[in-house]
Formats: sequence, structure tokens, C-alpha cells
Amino acid sequence: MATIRLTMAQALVRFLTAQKTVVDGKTVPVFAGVFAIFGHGNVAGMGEALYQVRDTLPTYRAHNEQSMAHAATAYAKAMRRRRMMACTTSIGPGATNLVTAAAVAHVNRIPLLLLPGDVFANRRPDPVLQQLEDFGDGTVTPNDVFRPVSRYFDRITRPEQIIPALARAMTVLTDPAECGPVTLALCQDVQAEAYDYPASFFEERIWSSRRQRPDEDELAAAIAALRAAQKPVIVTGGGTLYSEAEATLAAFADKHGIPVGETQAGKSALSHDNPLGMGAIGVTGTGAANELAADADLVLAVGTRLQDFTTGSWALFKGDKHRIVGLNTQPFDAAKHKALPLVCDARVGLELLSAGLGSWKAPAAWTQKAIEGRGAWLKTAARYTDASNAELPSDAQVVGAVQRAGKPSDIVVCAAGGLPGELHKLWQPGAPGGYHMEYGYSCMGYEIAGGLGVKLAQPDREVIVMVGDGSYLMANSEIATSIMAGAKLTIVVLDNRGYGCINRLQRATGGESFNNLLRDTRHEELPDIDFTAHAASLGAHAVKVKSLAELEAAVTVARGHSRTSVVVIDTDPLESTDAGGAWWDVAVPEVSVRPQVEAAHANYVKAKTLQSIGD
Ligand SMILES: Cc1ncc(C[n+]2csc(CCOP(=O)(O)OP(=O)(O)O)c2C)c(N)n1
Ligand SMILES: [Mg+2]
Repeated sequence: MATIRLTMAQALVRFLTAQKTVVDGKTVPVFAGVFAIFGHGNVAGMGEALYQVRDTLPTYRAHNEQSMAHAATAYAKAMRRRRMMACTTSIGPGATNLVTAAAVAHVNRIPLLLLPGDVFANRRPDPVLQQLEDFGDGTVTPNDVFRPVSRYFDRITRPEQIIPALARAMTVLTDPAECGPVTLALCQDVQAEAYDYPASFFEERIWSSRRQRPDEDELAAAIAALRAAQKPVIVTGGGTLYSEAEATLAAFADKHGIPVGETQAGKSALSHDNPLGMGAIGVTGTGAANELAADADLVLAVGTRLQDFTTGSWALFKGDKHRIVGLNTQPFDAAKHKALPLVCDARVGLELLSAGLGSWKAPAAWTQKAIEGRGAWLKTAARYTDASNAELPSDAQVVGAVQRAGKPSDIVVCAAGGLPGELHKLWQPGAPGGYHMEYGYSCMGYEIAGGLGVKLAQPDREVIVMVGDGSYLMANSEIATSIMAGAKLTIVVLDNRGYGCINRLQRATGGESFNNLLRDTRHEELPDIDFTAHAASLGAHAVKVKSLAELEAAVTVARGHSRTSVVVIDTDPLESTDAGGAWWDVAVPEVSVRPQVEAAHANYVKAKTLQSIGD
């Protein structure tokens, strides 16, 4: 057997370069690159190995491990999970800084390869710098915290162990139902240890995205359920986009007269002007989508995890004896809330359902109601986003201004704060993939790093990051990375001087304004944070605007820049779009000395009566 003598780290990166996939008819590497922050736990082993392959597997140096893993996650999401990136860190803090980002990828079902360093397998220098000592368990290291946030976890304590471990890693990373983060914790000494690897380990392998076909009985049951429906609604999630099924979905909705509501991950699948596109559904949904959802007798859930924002904490679907058909690659999702499972790829599933339904159409009155509801909602929404000379504009007005300065090919990126609700309801994506919202973990700090990953994936599209002051302050250092990488972003910072959405939530649950807006915090002095000076110090173009008209102009100027731009605008922390939307279960205290809390609790108890448990 032919062998090649390499260190474990050299073999690992060589294996990564040999993994290929086909995108738009072209064979390309599965791994577009590696984000790396070195320390003693990886600089000698992984660092030297990455240097050797820097022309085929580029290494990007980031500024924060969590952020670089967000960027890698955003890259894979923007690539519809066809291509991905890896992240390598030192041991200890470098490694555990990745954990939150691993959770983001896990919740959102996005492939991400994490390669944190780990302690010496030979244990000779114990305790090595940054080693956590467990008095009762010699096998535990901080990297064990990756177990619950990884779809596959392994600790590499022998060089030959990567042969089966990487095979298993690739199987997970490329599986539409199973994919998520894979963590291979690389013991520092083992990274540098040589082994005679079989040459076959490095042979090129081409991976393709599996399009699973459904079970015949499940398909027949789903067709029968749809045929019996009088008021069907489709809820489309991220799975539709990952399956590249947006055209199939549009054809399905049109042929069978079924209106469609989009989740946060699913938004942009349907063209904004599709007459059956009801827009956002759920807690942050449009009036049009939520009215239909409340009345629906059948919900065809396509590629969605049915998280609480989508189901209005399971109080949204109020139709008597409504049924859910769960079309999903993952059986866990397909059978939620006693759904009739239809386990398969979204595109294949919709095609087969359509063939089985033949010329069947939803009752015309139902389809017509949807079309009219959509028209009414668009008029309502325009009231919130129209141009205005408001001194302190609302987030919705900012969304409108950014949209007016936009082009159909733009991609808007966001994750946390009040903006996800406003964007979900009001943003009008021009093309599939034009709406990139991380709302599975809704992780503050994802926005700018995520924008970087999206731009690396889609260099020809304008990437507009919309971010609150809170999220900006939590993680912004990848502005500098975006400049280093030539990955130009337009970042719009909405400065409402605090955690506006949580303050509003606090008030809605009877709480006093406390510890959210800066003015309501314990302080000696209120900071007057100069976001433009901050962004400029990281190398970005930066400008503060005083009106929505100036904002539109500044975003237009930013489009023309080749380097990342930050545009800052002060906004009103108290305003949000009250039209549309649905109830969200946020537990209100049962007893309190404050009458406002007691009143909120009484409303809460009433609202909970509409919530279903398990069906
Ligand atoms: C890492 C993280 N910590 C805490 C939260 C809870 N949280 C959600 S939104 C938010 C405030 C966000 O503030 P900002 O970015 O200024 O947006 P705004 O609410 O003002 O629109 C907080 C604290 C979170 N989602 N992520
Ligand atoms: Mg804020």
C-alpha cells in the first residue's frame, strides 16, 4: 500500500483540499477556506500545515473566534450548504470562544467544521498553559462543551484516528438532514506527530447534496390530507432554500392556489410580487399571513423547524382540527406536533405532491381571500416604511430608506434586536437568498461577522448589514477583517442607545424600564458612543446621518465604495411596527408587588388558553 508520511495536521488539511463538490456545473472545493487564530495549541501543528496549502486552501486571520465561526456559518448558509469553511483555534479560551458560534450553526442546521486545539495527548507537560484540570476525570477538557453543540464530536489523540473521524465528519457535514457543526478537537502534540497515511486517503472525492425521495405511504397520506383541505396554507422555511426549491414552490403555490407564509430562514424563497406570497408568518408575521394561518385547516410545513416565532408559540393555528403535513429531510422536524410526516427533500417532495394532486386546487374563495389580504397588508406596511422627515425615525422607516437605496440583487444580513421583526415583516427581498437572517439562535454579534461570510460567498452581490447599537458593540472587530479580505460591506447602525426590543418586551410583560436602554441603567455618566469614530478606527468609511433622506443618500454612496462603509443613524427606541404579528409566549411573573405585572399576568393567562400542547 502506497503511503505518505505527514503530520496529522498536514494530513488533515491535505484531506480537506481533496474534498470537492459541484456548484452550477463546476467542480469546486467543499472547503472554501479556513478561519484561523493561532496560539500555542495550533500554531506549530495546524499553522505550519495551513501555510503549506495556502494557495489551495486559503487561511483568513480573524479577530475573534466566535465571530470567525459566525462568518464561516454565514458563508455556508449563503452557499445553501453546498460549500463551507473550517475554523481552527488554540486551546482553552480560543477554543471555548467558538462554543456560542457552534450553537448558532447547530440551531440553524448549518455545516461548520471546528478544529480547536486540545491538551497534550501524552499528558507529559500537564497542566499545559490554559489546561483546565478536572480532579476526578482525566479525559475531560473544556472542549467537551462542544458535545451538545456538535452533530459529530471527536477528540484526536492518535494521528491515524483522523482517517475514520474525517470520513464521519464529511458524512455529517454534507447530509441535508444531519448537517451542523462538526468538532474535531486536535491534541496539540498529535497535530505535530507523523504517520504513514495511505495515499488513498487523499484521493479527490466529489460530494453531492442528497435529494431524498419520500416513502410512498407518507406521500399518499400527505396527498390525501391536502385534497381534503378547504383552507390550506404553506409555511416555507430554510429547507426550501437549501433544496433550491424556490421555483418549484412558486409553481406549486400557483398551480394549487395555496398561499405561502415565510419563516425567518425561509424568507426570499418567493418573489416579493408573487400574488400568493403572504410574506412573513408568525410572531413577526404580516397581517395577511397570520389571518390565514389562524383560519387554516391544513398547514403544509416545508423545510421548517416550526420554532415558536413561526407557530406563535403554538397559538397561531387556531383552525378546528387543523392538520400539519411536515415535509422535511429530518424526521425529527417532520413529525412535530403530530404532523403527518413527509420525510424527503423539499423540491422532490413538492414535485411529487403536485403530481399526486393533479388538477386539484384549493377552493377559489380561499385563494382569493389570500390575494386580497396580501394587497391590504402591502398598503398597511407602506405606512410604516414610507419616506418621512421624522427627527428620530423608527426602525421601520430606516428599513424603508435602505430598501429604497437598494437593488434587487442585494443581500440584507441581520440577527438580533428589534430589526429582525421589522425586516421579517417589511423587507422586500429582490431575489432568493437576498434575506439572510440568523434567527434560530438570534445571536447578537452575528451581524457584521455574518456579513463577512455572506460577502465571501457572494462577492458580486451588495451585502447590507443592518445592526443595532447593542449588537454592534457586542462584536464589531470583523469590520477590520472585512477590509483585510477585500470583502466590502455596507453596515447600517441603528443607534437607539440601548437594547430597545428587550425594553419594549419588558414593558409589555409589566416590567419597569430597567437595565436595557442606557438611560435606564445604573450609571455615573451616560456614554455618548461615537460609532463613526469607532468604525473609522477599524479602517471603514464612516458617516453619521441626521435624516432618512441623508440615510438613503449615504447608502447609495456606500454602494460605490470598494471598502466597508458604516452609516450610523439615531433611531427611536420606543417605536415598532404594531400591525401584523402574533402572540409570543414570554412567561410573566405569577405574583408581584407591581400592579402592572399582575395585569400583564392576567393577559398572559388568557393568551395561554389558545396555546396547544403537542397537537
Ligand atoms: C448574545 C446575545 N445576548 C443577549 C441576547 C438577548 N437580546 C436580544 S435582542 C437584545 C438587544 C439588542 O440590542 P440592539 O442591537 O441595540 O437592538 P435593539 O433591540 O435596540 O433594536 C438582547 C440583549 C441575544 N439575543 N444575544
Ligand atoms: Mg439598540
